[in-house]
Amino acid sequence: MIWCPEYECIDRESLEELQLRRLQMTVAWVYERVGHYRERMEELGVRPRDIRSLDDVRRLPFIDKSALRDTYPYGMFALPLDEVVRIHSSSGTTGKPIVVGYSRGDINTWSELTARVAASAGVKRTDLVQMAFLYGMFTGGWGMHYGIERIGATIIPAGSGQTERHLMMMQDFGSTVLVSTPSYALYLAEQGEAAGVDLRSLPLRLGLFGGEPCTGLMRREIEGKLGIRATDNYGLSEVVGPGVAGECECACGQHIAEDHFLFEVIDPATDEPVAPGEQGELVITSLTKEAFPVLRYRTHDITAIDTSPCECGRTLARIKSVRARTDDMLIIRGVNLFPSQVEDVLFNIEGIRPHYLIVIDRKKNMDDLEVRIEIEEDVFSDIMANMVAFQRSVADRLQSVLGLRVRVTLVEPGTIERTAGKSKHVLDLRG
Ligand code: DLL
Repeated sequence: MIWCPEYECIDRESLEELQLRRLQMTVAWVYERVGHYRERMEELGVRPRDIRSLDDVRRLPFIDKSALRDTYPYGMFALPLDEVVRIHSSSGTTGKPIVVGYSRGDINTWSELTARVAASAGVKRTDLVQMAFLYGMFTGGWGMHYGIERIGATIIPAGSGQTERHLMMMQDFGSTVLVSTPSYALYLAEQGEAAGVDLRSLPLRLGLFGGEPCTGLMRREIEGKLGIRATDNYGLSEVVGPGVAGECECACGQHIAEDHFLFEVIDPATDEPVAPGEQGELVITSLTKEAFPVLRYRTHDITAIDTSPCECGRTLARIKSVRARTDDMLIIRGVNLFPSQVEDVLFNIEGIRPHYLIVIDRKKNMDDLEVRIEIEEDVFSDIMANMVAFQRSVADRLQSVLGLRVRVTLVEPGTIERTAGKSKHVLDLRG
């Protein structure tokens, strides 16, 4: 179902006119109301009236997390607190979190956007949707909740954690849709298996996964073990939360809510736009937000935009699933390494499970790179005799792709820590 055909199937010319109008309004709005934007625009000698075409967005300043940290907690708000009806914050792992606010209008728009994401994934009025995102400061739970309610589906607001209860509800309530991080879906599948529940025979048919990268192997494993179709959706707290982009039933990228956000993809080294369709850092400008608009927010997420027509009928462009961030690049013995490169090698080897941990330490003044990998139970016992050979072959494959010597440790299924939220794949002990 296309939730909002008027905008999701809009022709490009009308879309660009709408985007320009909304961009001009947003720029004027923040120039008047947010000191940080006004100062940065004045430094660059740009005024709201200078924005005459969509390309003029490039005249505006970039912002990133540091601007939001420096103005903590409310310095980037464009409305006074008495017009803000909700606050969320991002899970800052270090230092203060990023605080974002929503007006009543923003909550309404956000619900429309997550309703689009849910509908394009295939959620229907008749569905029973089990929510396993955290309700709280994380935008995942509340964001998707309102969209699903708007569609008219029945929501079970179970929240994250309490895996046994989730499994019980899936069986007793007959949930048809699961909303969670892909890591948690995998964990539910594992726990279900351990408890002897035949998850494939349950009414569950669809999964809406987001909040972290979902690799091909994770998707295959979730689909196989839960007997469902898995879909990916993308968003970030600073921009709105979930609702920014979501996959349709054609599964060929995630449609962007281009009527509400302007997307640029830039080369993070030069800050210049990449060629159409090329990969780079995603930069987002909000076009309709009132309380917490963002101009050229550098997401650090790496993706590419696909403007080719989609069979679903939506005309909105799509992004490729986000697999890596510019800031998750590790430098080990002078070599650049993205965790997604490790995944790409591992997940093409038979018998390896979608759980791994990269551990970096400093030994005798040298960086030491260890990759801990879970392998399938049957493979584990089969290869006891050949353990060393298997280990070496994985290490060789990693070394040939990464250009780095790697210590591979094979661990039993279930050894690597599981989470109800987003999983961590890197433990950097170098301090
Ligand atoms: O994770 C918002 C969200 C919740 C999106 C639920 C979708 C579903 P943050 O906690 O601020 O917000 O984290 C945002 O998570 O910059 C990406 O690096 C990553 N991320 C989010 N969704 C995806 C995805 C929410 N589908 C950060 N694929 C973003 C890959 C994702 N990475």
